[in-house]
Amino acid sequence: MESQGSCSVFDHVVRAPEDPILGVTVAYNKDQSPIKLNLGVGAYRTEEGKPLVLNVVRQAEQTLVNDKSRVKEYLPIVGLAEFNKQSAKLIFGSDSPAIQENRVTTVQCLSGTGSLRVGGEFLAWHYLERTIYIPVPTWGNHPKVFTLAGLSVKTYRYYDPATRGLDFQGMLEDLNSAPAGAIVLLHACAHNPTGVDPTLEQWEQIRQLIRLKGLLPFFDSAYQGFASGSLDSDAQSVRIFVADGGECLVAQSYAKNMGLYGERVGALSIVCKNADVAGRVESQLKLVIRPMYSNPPIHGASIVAMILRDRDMYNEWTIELKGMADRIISMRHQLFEALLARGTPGDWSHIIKQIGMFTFTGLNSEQVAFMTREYHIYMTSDGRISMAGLSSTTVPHLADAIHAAVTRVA
Ligand code: PGU
Repeated sequence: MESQGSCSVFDHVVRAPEDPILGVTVAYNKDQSPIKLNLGVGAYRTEEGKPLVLNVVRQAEQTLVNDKSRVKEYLPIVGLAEFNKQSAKLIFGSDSPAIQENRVTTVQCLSGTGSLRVGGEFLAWHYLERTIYIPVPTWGNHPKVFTLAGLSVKTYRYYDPATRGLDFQGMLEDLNSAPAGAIVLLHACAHNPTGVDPTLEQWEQIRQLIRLKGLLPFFDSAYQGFASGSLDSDAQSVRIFVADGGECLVAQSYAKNMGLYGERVGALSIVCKNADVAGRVESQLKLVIRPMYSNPPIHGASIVAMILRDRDMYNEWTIELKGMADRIISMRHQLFEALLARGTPGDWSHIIKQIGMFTFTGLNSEQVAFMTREYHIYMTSDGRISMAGLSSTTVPHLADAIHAAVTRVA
């Protein structure tokens, strides 16, 4: 039988481009240089440049392994009940009236992405205004997730390159002219890729406008605890919307704040007007999930549930989380100082003003390509740097590269 060279039924398939974010890691892995540096993907690294498994996660895993009563049965379609309960408390607050009134439904999903996708599909099936407004710029996967979920994607102004800050007026104008009922995707904190968040006063104005216009907020919370180091502070945006009694959706990810990237642990919560609606919504979420992946994986959710339920483990987690957030902030200061010391042209104060894992440098795609070619520094072509991938030893190399790019490439 001839197999080589014969026609494939897939001969018409064209090669797809690499993913704009995950493809950066693919390119990095191919680079043989000893000085190569991956600042593309938003994944935390230690001062030694190594991935980090939190101590509290190791401890939880050990306890799970030692507990012979634990089995590998299927979870329910909506996932682990304790995980869902604890996840809702984490984002809405332990004393949240919405939880007490049983008008929140929370379902375990495949990390943040899966939660967004399940929420998007639910809305495409059951919500009348099938348009979602996403900020410009936003995480590159957002438009794809929501389009494939069956929603039509539109944008609102968010970032002003001139000030390297929030285009607050533009945002309000665009939300104001959105059709009544439209869905609005909001980054709960540590906006990706810009690192620019509204102030609490601005959030309050956004809330008033969204409620006045009858828009439906859908929060993406992928970085709770990574913005300020405090889980409660980083949930404020979500909590002011829930406190007004209105409805909203929230996608949570434990990839970053518990370092559980590859375990794919997340949750979708839908806050409804009353318990009856919440129950019916949950019954329909099951119909979205069942044909998609049937039910979610057990291991990561068991780790999270244990850490969130146990007071000592929870406290240890908050300390380790704060440690990660503080290291990132210290990288911001070190990079800023290093550019000052080199006299790099331009104002770099946004490096210390921006929030969360990323700095949106303002470097253009030619400058990024130059830094990759000449300095083996890998980052997304929009000029985003993952500060979590930096360390004290690599800051000088990055500062040299930025200095060269700014002075030599227009
Ligand atoms: N939402 C936002 C705003 C994100 O930045 C990310 C991850 C996610 C959701 C999805 O995270 P999950 O892993 O599904 O929980 N963004 C990172 C990680 C790489 C990627 O693109 O998935 C990033 O570097 O932008």
